Amino acid sequence: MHKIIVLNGPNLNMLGIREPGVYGTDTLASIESLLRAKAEELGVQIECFQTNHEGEMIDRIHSAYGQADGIVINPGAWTHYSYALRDALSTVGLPVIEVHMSNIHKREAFRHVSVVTAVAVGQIAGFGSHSYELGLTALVRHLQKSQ
Ligand code: CA2
Repeated sequence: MHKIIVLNGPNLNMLGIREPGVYGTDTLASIESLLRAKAEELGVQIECFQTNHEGEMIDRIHSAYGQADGIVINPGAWTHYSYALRDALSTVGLPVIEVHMSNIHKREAFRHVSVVTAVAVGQIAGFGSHSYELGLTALVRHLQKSQ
């Protein structure tokens, strides 16, 4: 059974609590519970992790090496500038799907750039909390195709 790590970066613990106009009313806990149900339906195992600390995220990515088959990540604002995060993802060499709740390409100019996409299989943005389910489904399909 494939094992997938679902990672969330800074401030995403505040989902559903602040700024519902931009990010919706679903909390991170409710998104993770939907993802667990989706994972069961897809026949994969998932583990979810959120942190506001870049070094902790990098440590979690390193520990996925040899332990997991792929990563779904919403890197939050790190998306736009963290070469350290990008290097960590690239170093472990696992397939990565980058997800965003908002459509970063129609927001402020600084959000149009992702330093992560180049080391990802692909990016999903703009579907609210459904972006995560799309990301998980895309990763599972990718893993099944490359078996
Ligand atoms: O659209 C996304 O999923 C983002 O990754 C969310 C990040 C943002 O910096 C990216 O540009 C796009 C921000 C996450 C902040 O989450 C909050 C949630 C509730 C209230 C305030 C912030």
